[in-house]
Amino acid sequence: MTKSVFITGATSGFGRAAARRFAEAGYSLVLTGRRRERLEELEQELSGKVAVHVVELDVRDEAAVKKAVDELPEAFASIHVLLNNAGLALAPEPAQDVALEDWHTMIDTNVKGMVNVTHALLPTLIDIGAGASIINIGSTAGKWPYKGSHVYGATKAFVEQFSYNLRCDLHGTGVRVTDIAPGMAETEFTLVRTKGDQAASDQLYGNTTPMSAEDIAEQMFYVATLPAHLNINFLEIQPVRQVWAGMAVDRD
Ligand code: NDP
Ligand code: 8X3
Repeated sequence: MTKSVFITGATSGFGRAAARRFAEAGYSLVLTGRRRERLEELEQELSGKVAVHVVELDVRDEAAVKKAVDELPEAFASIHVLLNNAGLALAPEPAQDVALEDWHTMIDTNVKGMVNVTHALLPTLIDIGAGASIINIGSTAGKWPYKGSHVYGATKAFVEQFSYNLRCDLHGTGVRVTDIAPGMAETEFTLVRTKGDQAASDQLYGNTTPMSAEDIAEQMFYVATLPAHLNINFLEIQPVRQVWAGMAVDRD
């Protein structure tokens, strides 16, 4: 049976680029996200090449996630790769100015959404065994603190530790687990984080060379298609023109 990849957040950015990359290699695609029209556009684009199954899905909805997995058509049941990519940052302002709801949304999506999908697909991935991969999208923000990262960075630290711990539990099953932690990449990420401020997004990515969604999709594909006896635990990747923030000093 053709290998399938299950992608969360396939309507934009890394997830959409990954759909195209895996389609190039002949994988069947299970594409999920909340924006149905985007899913349908991608289905139309790629279904001439490979089999495509789209599911309008909010990863925060535990019951809907379980239903989507339980109702996977037979032709898509052979999930070799789970790309836990859906996620977002909100509220770039300091913690003390943030609406609590925005923190909850990040935790519900980046943490609970990821575990919802992982939990639902674990039996399938374990059935596949050797060569199956879970790829969780973390972030440099999960390791390196900066102002305005507060709960976002903390959710990505969760992604890293969850990935390592999951790997321990899956030891012996053949299923691999990787945290890919990108730095700055130009997608709709900043537009979402700023609630639609295109100028802020243009400014962040302007006059420098950010990574592209395709750069990250290539890493996802690389990790998923390594020989079955290899596991990359953590893959941190940045544009050459980005480094860490310096120490900050409060002065009189
Ligand atoms: P985009 O905003 O371009 O894409 C985010 C994707 O996540 C969309 O497809 C969106 O789909 C989906 N998504 C968001 N919330 C939900 C939800 N509740 N249920 C289902 N899908 C959801 O950003 P990126 O491609 O950049 O982000 C992808 C991942 O990469 C995120 O986890 C992000 O944190 C991470 N990341 C991004 C970096 C960057 O610089 N761009 C760097 C490091 C990590 P829809 O709205 O249709 O539901
Ligand atoms: C996104 C990377 O540097 O914008 O996860 O926090 S950064």
